Amino acid sequence: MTLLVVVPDRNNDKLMMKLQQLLPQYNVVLWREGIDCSEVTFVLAWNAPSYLWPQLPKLLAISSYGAGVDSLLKQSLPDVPIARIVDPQLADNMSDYVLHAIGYFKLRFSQYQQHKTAAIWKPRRAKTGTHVGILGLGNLGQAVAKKLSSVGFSVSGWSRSEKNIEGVCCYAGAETLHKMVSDVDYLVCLLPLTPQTRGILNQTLFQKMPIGSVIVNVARGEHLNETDLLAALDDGQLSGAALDVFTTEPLPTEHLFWQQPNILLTPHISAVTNIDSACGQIADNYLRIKLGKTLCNQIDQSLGY
Ligand code: NDP
Ligand code: OXD
Repeated sequence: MTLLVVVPDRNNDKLMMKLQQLLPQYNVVLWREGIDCSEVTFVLAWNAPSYLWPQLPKLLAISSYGAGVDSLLKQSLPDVPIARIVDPQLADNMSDYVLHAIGYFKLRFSQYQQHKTAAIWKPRRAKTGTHVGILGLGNLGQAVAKKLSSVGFSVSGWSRSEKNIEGVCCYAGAETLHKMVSDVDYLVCLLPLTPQTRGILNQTLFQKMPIGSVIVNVARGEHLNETDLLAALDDGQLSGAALDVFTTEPLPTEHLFWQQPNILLTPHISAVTNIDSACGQIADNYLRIKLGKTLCNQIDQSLGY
């Protein structure tokens, strides 16, 4: 019953130590090229190589080492259940990020950053708009909605199924999307990446939003049509964008986004998996599978999230 950790290209010392502490009598192994995988029953994966999956004859379950599962589901996986990380700490971090990203544009810090390079002293009042739309009302979207609403923003949200969330004006289903975005000042994307949501932040959507609104993409780079964003910033349809995720990561040095003054750009850090809280969930799921129970936070593979 081996738990195989496949989180390449980073230092996994703390992760391995923590998992081994939580599962002292079990075999927790760090993946490397050429390792024997014949006894592996559970894989913890983030950016695992696709050639790994056919080498696991005894695999019973997979856990993503993040909240998203899109990169896993792109691969040809064995037919086993998949879990993901659902963590209040992650949701807190995401809420803080979104609040500050909105504040950056609301308080015009974006303009003052540009003024600073030319020593321009030009005080202006903060923007007055306080309506935030959130695409995706799941674990993270709901936490962000609550945080924003608690500090006085007026919040609308959009999901696949109907929701009733106190203080949030809820919309559901594809046919309500354009109505939901029609009077937002800020639009936050917290959707999972699926065939239905890929490219959802595009010119058609931007044109339905008020002139001068701002987008915040903290979900996946492929939600955004990058060319459409540059055009919308250029012609003033949008006045800014906060982007934490990109189609290609790391963002290539020659990418036009680096030079855009009205793009706030961060390197996929809005909600980084917390080793301590994540390991508890992973160890728990490993034991659940060992006992023949269902996984906690199991995704619905037919929906893609
Ligand atoms: P959840 O699965 O909890 O929530 C997803 C939400 O999106 C649900 O409300 C769901 O609707 C809605 N949704 C899915 N498909 C559609 C659709 N076609 N139309 C309308 N609504 C839809 O995910 P999380 O909140 O935990 O995470 C969201 C995403 O955030 C992750 O998938 C990941 O990509 C990204 N992320 C980014 C991080 C970062 O550091 N930048 C960190 C962590 C996550 P319903 O409720 O009806 O099912
Ligand atoms: C995640 C992420 O999905 O970090 O957890 O993007």
